[in-house]
Order: sequence, then structure tokens, then C-alpha cells
Amino acid sequence: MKTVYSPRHAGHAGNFELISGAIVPAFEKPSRAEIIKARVEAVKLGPILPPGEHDLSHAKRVHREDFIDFMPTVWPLWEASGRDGSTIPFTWPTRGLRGDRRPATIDALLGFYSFDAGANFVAGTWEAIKSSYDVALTGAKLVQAGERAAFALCRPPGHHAGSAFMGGYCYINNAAVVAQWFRDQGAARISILDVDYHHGNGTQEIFYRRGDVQLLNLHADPMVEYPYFLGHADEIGEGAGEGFNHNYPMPFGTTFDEWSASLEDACAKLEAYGPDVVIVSLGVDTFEKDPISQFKLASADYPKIGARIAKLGKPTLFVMEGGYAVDEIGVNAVGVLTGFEDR
Ligand code: SP5
Ligand code: ZN
Repeated sequence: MKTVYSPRHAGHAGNFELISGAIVPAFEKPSRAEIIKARVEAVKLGPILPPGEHDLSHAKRVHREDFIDFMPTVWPLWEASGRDGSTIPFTWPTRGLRGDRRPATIDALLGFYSFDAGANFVAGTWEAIKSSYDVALTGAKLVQAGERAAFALCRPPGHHAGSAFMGGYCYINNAAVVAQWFRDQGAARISILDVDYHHGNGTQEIFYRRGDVQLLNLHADPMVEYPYFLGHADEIGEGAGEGFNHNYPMPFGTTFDEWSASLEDACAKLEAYGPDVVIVSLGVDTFEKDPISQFKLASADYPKIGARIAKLGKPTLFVMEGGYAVDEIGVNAVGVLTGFEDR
């Protein structure tokens, strides 16, 4: 399997996040991608290719134009306001406030275009976001050209980013961008299988009213886990999208036996839908040693996930999302891919 990777992710470094009442170095850090890349090399998964350059038109097919146009301006506006370090929003247009009126200062805009304080910019962040987007689209082109599968080693991740909001380490929703890109190439139906520990709230928001992109989302119960405000089982899609959104919320402590029962149900729904392409939002924060997560999957389970996905028999693009147990992230993420290849 070919991997697409860009060293340009590395400028997104040294940022902080707010968690458990403290501001700490962000769990989403450059070593994540480097360790996955090293594992791809160690197991000889296949060639590692650089991404091509893409303009932002593909992002604007699933994100609001003003949201995408805002992103490259964030750091220059922050610097122009006399700050350095890292951006962080602190006010959001929640219920009862005006979310329809674009404000005029960088502090206000950061809140206007996010749902939490977890997607911050340092000097190199935009370059990294753009490289992650290019990695995803280059991976999609490999699959479109006939590869059975490809691995887009995206960093930063994307599945929490919605049509006009960032958050949860995510800025551009890479999986959503490539789903739309495959549709624009003529694919009739796309399935996105999101196995990250957290609900892919951004992906769901983007496709909730559409029947041409099926979503299958396995995650911790939003009653008790981030992102809290989306991801319940009764969210089935609306309008033309009714019946095409499937959520599998699971409790803290879920083991692979329990988790794989959800995967089995999701795969049955996927097979019944019959997509032209499968996009896997590949998070490995379901791992038992993940520092911010509460599931109990073991390293030996990840190849089994890959093997089940392979059994679907569809052209498949793996798009990297979360996973914060950095020491094991390479073994776990690449374990899914070697399991897919049955080796
Ligand atoms: C892509 C992705 O995996 N994003 C995840 C962002 C999670 N951010 C908030 C996590 C809050 C978890 N709280 C648990 C407390 C740990 N002591
Ligand atoms: Zn996650």
C-alpha cells in the first residue's frame, strides 16, 4: 500500500490545549506523524510519496468559503494584533447569541469559526493544514487511479471540523473533502467509516442532509465524552440524508469484543449501501493506553480491524485522524494497514 506524507506538518508544533482545568502542551503533536511514518518504513508497507499541490476549491465544496478563506489569515491577524505564541478562542456564539454576523477582530473570529478551544494556530499551522489537505487529495487520486487502497498520513486530523467550524485539533475535514472529491469524479455513493474514539461531529454535520455519503461512526458515548454535543444513536440523518447516518456510541471501558460487534453492524450497513469507495477515518485513540481516552483496545486488535475492512472488498482510502499514545501509535495505525493487506 502506498502512503502519502508531507514533512510540512511539522510546523504545527509547540501549541497548547485546555484540558482538565489546565493549559498543557497539546497531545496532538508532530512526533505522532513521524512515528507512524517510521513504522510504515519499518514494516515496508510500500512507497512513501509526497503530496501534490491543490488549490482550495475542493475544500470549499464541503466547507463554507469564508471559513476556508479565514484560515490562512489567522496567523497574520494574530501577529498584527501584537501577540505571538499560539491563538486560542475564548468566546463562542452559543444559544441566544448571534452566530450569523461575522465579527471584525481576530479574537472574535476565532470563536466565530470554532466550537471549542482545541484548534489553535502557531506560525506553522496553516502550512500544516494545507499539507494535510494535499496529502488527503493525493491519496484519493491514487485510489481513483486504481490502487486498491492508500494511506493518507494526514496531520493535523480533520473529523471534528464542520462546514464552518474547527475544533478538537481539526481545521479542514480531510475525509469530507475527499468524499466530495470522489463524488465530483463521478462516484455515486461513498461510505465514511469513522473508527476514531471520538465522534466525528464535523463529518456528520457536513453530510447530515445527504444520501450520497453514508456515515458509520464508532465512538465513546457523547453523554460522557468529548465532543459531547453530537454523536447519539438517534441521529439518523435528515431529509434526503435520513437513514444514511449511523452512530455507535459505546461506554467507557469498551473492549475489542464489544467494539467489534459495532464494527460488524456498521460493515453490514455499509455492504447493504454498496458504496463505490470506502473512506476510513482512522483514529487509534481507542487504544487501552491512550492518555485522553477510555476504551480498551489492544495493539493486537488493530490488524483485525484492517482485515474486516478489507473483507468489504471496496477501493479504500485510509485517512489519519487521532491517537495520542505516541509510543505505540505507529504499531497501532500501521497494524490496521498490514491487517488490511493480510500480512
Ligand atoms: C482528532 C481527535 O482525536 N481529537 C480529539 C480532541 C479531544 N479534545 C478534548 C479531550 C477531552 C478529554 N477529557 C478527558 C480527560 C482526561 N484526563
Ligand atoms: Zn479522537
